[in-house]
Amino acid sequence: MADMMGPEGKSTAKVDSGRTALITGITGQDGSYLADLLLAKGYTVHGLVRRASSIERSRLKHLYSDAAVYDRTLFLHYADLEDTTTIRRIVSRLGVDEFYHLAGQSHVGLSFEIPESTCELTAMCTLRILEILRDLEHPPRFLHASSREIFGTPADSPQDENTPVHPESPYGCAKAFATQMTQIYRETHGMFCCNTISYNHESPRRGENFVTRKISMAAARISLGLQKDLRLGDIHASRDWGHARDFVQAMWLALQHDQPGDYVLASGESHSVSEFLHLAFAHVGLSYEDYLIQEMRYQRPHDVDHLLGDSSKAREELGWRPQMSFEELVREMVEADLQIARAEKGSS
Ligand code: NDP
Ligand code: GDR
Repeated sequence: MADMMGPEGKSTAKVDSGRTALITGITGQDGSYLADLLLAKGYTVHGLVRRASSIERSRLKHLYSDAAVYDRTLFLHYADLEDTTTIRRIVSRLGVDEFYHLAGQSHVGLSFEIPESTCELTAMCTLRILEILRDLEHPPRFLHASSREIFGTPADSPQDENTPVHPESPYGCAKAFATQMTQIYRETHGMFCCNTISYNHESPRRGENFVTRKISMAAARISLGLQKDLRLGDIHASRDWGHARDFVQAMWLALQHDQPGDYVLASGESHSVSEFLHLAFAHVGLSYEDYLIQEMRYQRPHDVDHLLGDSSKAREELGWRPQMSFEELVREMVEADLQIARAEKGSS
């Protein structure tokens, strides 16, 4: 596959006269769905991508293999989050209307092992982006992808925008810093800055080391004889799980509102990891108990047990209506992984 940018990573195309957006983390789960959404709405979309040894950006493949889209309405630019000067240059040159900041180290469990880079990328790099935007004559509307991990283990359930911030992981702490900085730039510098405080959202594009995707892949692969067992940590914790496509819709709605604000995004239902396991394996006619091996290495030094969000504000102010149920989400993920597994089996 050819690289997506010209020499020195410079895109040669011109910016369209319609609305323009820049997405950090465009190669991630949410970034790719957000790119789909904005392109469908007629935006010109710019994405920041970091240099990696492989240029297989699988979540964007459908977009950059489309000649009507790639380098016409979708442009990719090289910049690691730590390349402050490069980001400043790109942002100043493009003059985008909306800036969606989604990039970061997004694995809570791993943040206990790599707290320094987690905080550098998630906390400090967000502050630096806010500083870049503050210097612009016309700063774009800014969205920070915050997380319910900023609440830690709250005393009250469900949680909303007024729940006290009390993170319990390096990831949660870094997100709390970035969330509060976003609020400070809104309140002190009068910038249009929003936080979406999201509960877990999943999809067939979910990273392979998050629990839902580990499960959907295992169910599919075990049912086709491609895998023998599934190794997980604690399966008793509950999460408020939604679909990523629904969540990026709310991110867009937040930037269309007449006032900037913070919004909890949640399905409003909590389900345990074991319920997800049960549904996923039942979908392929199996019982997860026959294949599950629990391993200490997937247990966290600290884990949050039961999560439930109250997204009334997003529903009332933004008119947000998530479309997909928990059962539909599990089914879609297992079906997508069955397709991948069948292709693998067919080619072996
Ligand atoms: P992913 O892990 O799928 O995507 C993370 C993105 O960040 C990828 O595009 C990744 O690039 C990019 N990135 C990571 N490090 C750097 C870096 N140093 N420089 C440039 N880019 C970098 O996460 P999601 O899409 O699931 O989540 C998006 C955001 O929302 C994250 O900030 C996450 O913490 C937050 N969030 C997610 C929730 C969820 O349930 N999904 C819930 C709450 C918050 P690459 O592809 O090269 O690795
Ligand atoms: P979470 O999601 O930590 O809530 O963060 P994850 O899927 O990693 O864990 C959910 C629950 O499953 C348990 N678990 C395992 N988790 C993983 N990853 N791997 C395992 O093998 C495993 N076994 C059991 C975990 O302990 C936990 O209880 C997600 C991320 O998207 C964050 O970026 C986001 O901010 C929060 O959701 C809201």
